Amino acid sequence: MVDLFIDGAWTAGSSGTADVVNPFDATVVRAVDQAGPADVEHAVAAARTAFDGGPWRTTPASERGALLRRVADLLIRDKEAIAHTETLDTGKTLVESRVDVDDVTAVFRYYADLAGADAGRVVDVGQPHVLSRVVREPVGVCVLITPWNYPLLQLSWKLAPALAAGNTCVIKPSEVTPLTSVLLVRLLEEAGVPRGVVNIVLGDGPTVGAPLTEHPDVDMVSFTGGLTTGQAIIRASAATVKRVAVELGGKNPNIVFADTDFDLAVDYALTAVFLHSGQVCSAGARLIVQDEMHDDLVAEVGRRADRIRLGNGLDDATESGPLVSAAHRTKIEGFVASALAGGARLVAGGRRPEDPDLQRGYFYRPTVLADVHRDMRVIREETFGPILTVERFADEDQAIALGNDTGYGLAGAVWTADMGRAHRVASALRHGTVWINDYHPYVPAAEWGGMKRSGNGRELGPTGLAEYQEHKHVWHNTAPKPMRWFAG
Ligand code: TXE
Repeated sequence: MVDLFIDGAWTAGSSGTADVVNPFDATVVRAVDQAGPADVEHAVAAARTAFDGGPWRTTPASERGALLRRVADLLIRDKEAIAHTETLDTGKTLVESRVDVDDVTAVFRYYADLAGADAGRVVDVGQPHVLSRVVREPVGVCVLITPWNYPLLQLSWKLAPALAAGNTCVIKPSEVTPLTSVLLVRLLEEAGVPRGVVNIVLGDGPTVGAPLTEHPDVDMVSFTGGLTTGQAIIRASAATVKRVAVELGGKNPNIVFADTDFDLAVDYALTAVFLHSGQVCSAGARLIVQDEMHDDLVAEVGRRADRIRLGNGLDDATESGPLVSAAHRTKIEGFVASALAGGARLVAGGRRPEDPDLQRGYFYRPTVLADVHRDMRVIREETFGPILTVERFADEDQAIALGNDTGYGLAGAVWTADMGRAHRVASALRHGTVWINDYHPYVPAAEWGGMKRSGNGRELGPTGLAEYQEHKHVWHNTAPKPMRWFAG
């Protein structure tokens, strides 16, 4: 089996293979082909030719939608196999992987429906002999670069709208978790995607990602990943003035007022941050609690965190899997060490598990830190791991100030029984998504994305389609008369 798909053919690539590792036990799942510079050139050329020569971009949008719907049907058919692979690759539980495949199916269906929904608009310019219309056209060749935490899901948020709009694509998944992206491309092939419209190249950032973002024949880059990589991509795109959409993670506040039901507050505080071991861009990593509830909530969240069952994602009893890699665990350990050195109080975790069955994998116990302050790295930077910090506030103004005291602006939540206050706080928070008395839900029809350093652009919803479209104004003067602007 070969893993690169370029110009409608599967190919081995020119840079050998790299092992994909199961984070549960550090065993090799399998070796995957790696792209070299020639493959990157080939993939961009294929996407360019397929875009410029058509027929994809001029195919009726309803037919593009039909292809997306066939992909959704194939996802349902292969759900178990894909979810199993996602768990082997990322370490997340099978339950989470199944939810991911369901969500991906819903995203393909959503954009299948939206593909032909906007037929442009006619603008009344006040001159009956002028027909003025605004049409939407695809941007061109889109490079889609995805991260390792939600490999399949993040790809669907980019690929489904890009294809619905009539673009051609070069996919560059994370080198850490590329397996399900390859499976998805196989489904696209089976669904009948035309040659060159979808291409996938595997490899690391410097070898494969960077040349794609600099390539003069690429019109757009959509990226989800870390802040520093996102900044590098924005810089790299400047020379050729590409359209760039980036989602760069978050440092998300979960604000709990004292009038919240205690058990709900505990339950959702845990889910907000420890889902997928905290490796979620919207993880509620900063629990911000009103004074009256603070001590009790810290104690109970700590007690419950200590009981979270770590294990193999394929095992039904497992509640939380490992971190994605040894390097990422080392980074998490550094965050905890520096917080403790700065005076934070360890309430739970702060160590690797002792269970002998978990020693080969990249496990780290869910960790709760209290008595933290704003200058600590663990408060300022995205940890992307199972670390919950707890801060306290006295009143609404202070809660808002703390919730906005971050360079990021992706997501946050407010918990209260007072709905007036809930909506005041939701309005005041500078985050792209705000949940009231909930955490984590999203739907394909509602936009997702960041303010401030969490990024620009939006995925999902109608805006998620517009990101992949140009708006062209066509002015038709049906009865031109001499203008005589220049007298001579
Ligand atoms: O991500 P990178 P990393 C955050 C999280 C994590 C940190 C680093 O805090 O700890 O980022 O993770 C490709 N040009 N998020 O280093 O490097 C790379 O190959 C083009 C938040 O794993 O950003 C991969 O496909 N591409 C996040 C993708 O970028 C380049 C999800 C993401 O990798 C490149 C993941 C380059 N110069 C991490 N360098 C979120 N927003 O949810 C790398 N890549």
